[in-house]
Amino acid sequence: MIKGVIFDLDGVLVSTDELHYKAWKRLAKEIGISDFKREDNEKQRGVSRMESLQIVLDKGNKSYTEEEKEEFAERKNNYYKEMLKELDGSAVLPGALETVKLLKEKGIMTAVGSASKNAPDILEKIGLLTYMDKISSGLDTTRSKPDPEVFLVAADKLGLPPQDCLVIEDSAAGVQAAKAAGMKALGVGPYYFSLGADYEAENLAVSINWESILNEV
Ligand code: G16
Ligand code: MG
Repeated sequence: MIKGVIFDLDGVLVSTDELHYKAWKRLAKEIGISDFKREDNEKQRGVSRMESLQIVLDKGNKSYTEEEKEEFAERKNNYYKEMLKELDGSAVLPGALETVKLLKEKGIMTAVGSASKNAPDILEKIGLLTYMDKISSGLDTTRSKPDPEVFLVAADKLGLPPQDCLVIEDSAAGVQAAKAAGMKALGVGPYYFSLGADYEAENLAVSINWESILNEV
């Protein structure tokens, strides 16, 4: 039986990829990389900050010291945080708030499992922080999805064994991470693109058979 649901943040509860894209694009321009595009940003989904930076730097042909890389990542994060100031409840993805409320009414524990170090701040801004029992973020982890670390930390914080947890994810790496953690996964996204999850839904606004998902052993 499922006793806890762990939500991925970006792409499941909120969409911040456009803001990440703008911030990386600005940094890329400043350091002389002019062809950083939306396709490159797609590869940054769910990927840690330093690995995302590497995707940007791979578009150029210069090598940098660790110190320079740290400065680039911090500069991008400052641009990103500046844009996060505008974020509010209108950024919550369709069906996300209703799903969290429904699960809480059913007595299910809720957590967030996100690579983002800004996760607590984002949840607060979009009004979802109070609905989450625990948060596992880039502040608690060192390894990126598909490594299961972020979800195992979430289950541990909830005090639940992995098999009692369901992960909701929008990325293939995230679904792999959930499976590697020994958890069930619900993949959200367009039907033409299967994530290989146990259950799939186009988004959280469609009708989902929660009774059967939560009670399956
Ligand atoms: C999110 C985004 C990634 C970003 C990562 C780290 O992952 O999808 O693009 O690189 O967080 O973000 P930050 O720089 O804020 O620490 P997730 O796991 O929420 O989908
Ligand atoms: Mg995601």
